[in-house]
Amino acid sequence: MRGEFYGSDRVLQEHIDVFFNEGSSSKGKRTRYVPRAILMDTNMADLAMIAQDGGVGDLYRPENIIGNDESSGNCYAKAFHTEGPDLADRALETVRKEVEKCNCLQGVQFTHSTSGGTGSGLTGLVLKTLRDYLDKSSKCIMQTFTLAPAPGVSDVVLEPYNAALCMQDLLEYCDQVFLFDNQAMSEICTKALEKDMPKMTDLNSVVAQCMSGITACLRFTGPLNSDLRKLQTNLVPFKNAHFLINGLAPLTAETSKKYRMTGNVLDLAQQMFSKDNVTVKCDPLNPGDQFHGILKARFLASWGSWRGSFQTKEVDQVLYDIQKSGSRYDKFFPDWIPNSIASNICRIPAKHVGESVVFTSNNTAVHEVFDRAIKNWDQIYKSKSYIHVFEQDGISTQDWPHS
Ligand SMILES: Nc1nc2c(ncn2[C@@H]2O[C@H](COP(=O)(O)OP(=O)(O)O)[C@@H](O)[C@H]2O)c(=O)[nH]1
Ligand SMILES: [Mg+2]
Repeated sequence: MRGEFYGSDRVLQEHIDVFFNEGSSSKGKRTRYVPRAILMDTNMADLAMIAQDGGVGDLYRPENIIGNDESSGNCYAKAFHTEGPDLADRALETVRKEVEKCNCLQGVQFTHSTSGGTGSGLTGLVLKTLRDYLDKSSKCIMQTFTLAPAPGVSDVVLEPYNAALCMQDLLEYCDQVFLFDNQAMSEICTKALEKDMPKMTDLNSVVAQCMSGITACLRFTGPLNSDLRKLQTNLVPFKNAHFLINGLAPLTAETSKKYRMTGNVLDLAQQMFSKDNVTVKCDPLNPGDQFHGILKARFLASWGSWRGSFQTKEVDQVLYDIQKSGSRYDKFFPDWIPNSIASNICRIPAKHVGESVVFTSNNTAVHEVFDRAIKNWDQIYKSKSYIHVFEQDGISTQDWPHS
């Protein structure tokens, strides 16, 4: 965790500069690699906790840790309008420096939540700031890994407002939004991985597994390659329809590993389509119900990121069989986008998980996430409660109906 590379496999080190800058390498010591990452918060104490962490603290460049002590008070408006601008300027300057060190900028990735004030407001502002700066010079892809509100109880009262305002920013300034929620990820940890009380770190590992799958092809060479722009072309058939869901496979508890053949393409494919393996609460195989006005779910476009020694032919055949007429999945693929599943294969299996797949899809079932957000908004907005908190920080009453 000190940013040093251990190992003898050249392949692992070949593209290390995709996510790391090379640091100093004093005589007799290993080269240090510094993550090309910026950590931001309106609560410096939280950032200090990371910086002082015995494990990862030493990894990050201190200049790339940007924060103040004002706190967003759980309010989007405070983070976006009051505390954010100064931080966003500092972030822009840091991003500029990092971008200048890249020889082929593909994109910028964000990880954030939408429930609190900082994750929603500060992310919205930084997205907007970067969009203004980057648009002029490049085809940079803005990718976010977004924690959406989970169904059921929430630990933030203002969540309905924060989430709705942030979703507006994600719609306007982003190219790809990968959705997650803590309930879906907790269920993955308890049901599939048999962890009794999943901790935040367990949930974050699920997010990390998705991020790792999606970027594997940038980091390692493989027989079927991809990059963020290919992902963009394939996954977003309509402008603005860029809210994506992820299915992970395999999700197998230690106790049942021995009953499962590793690296079986069909078995992995069956799992990655299952709603139990999706990292946000929605049903990608919802058959619909005309009587209750529930729409049938459809895969508009999808992408499988395979990791392991899979044969291209075998993967293609399984995906073809899934979409062909007569298959039980056929009805979830619209006829007007034929062959809508693209794939990439990376030879290096995922660390800890092994031969695996991350299945990203642009599925219409994602509307369930927005329906929940709208319902929660309507409920709290009806009484106009807490609106003054947002008005204090520059969101006027006229903006509300629009949001
Ligand atoms: N999965 C996951 N969720 C988190 C983590 N930290 C916070 N959350 C959730 O994110 C939401 C907002 O968190 P909070 O820190 O209050 O918001 P902030 O104002 O954006 O800093 C809450 O619903 C938390 O449960 C984390 O490390 N992992
Ligand atoms: Mg926080």
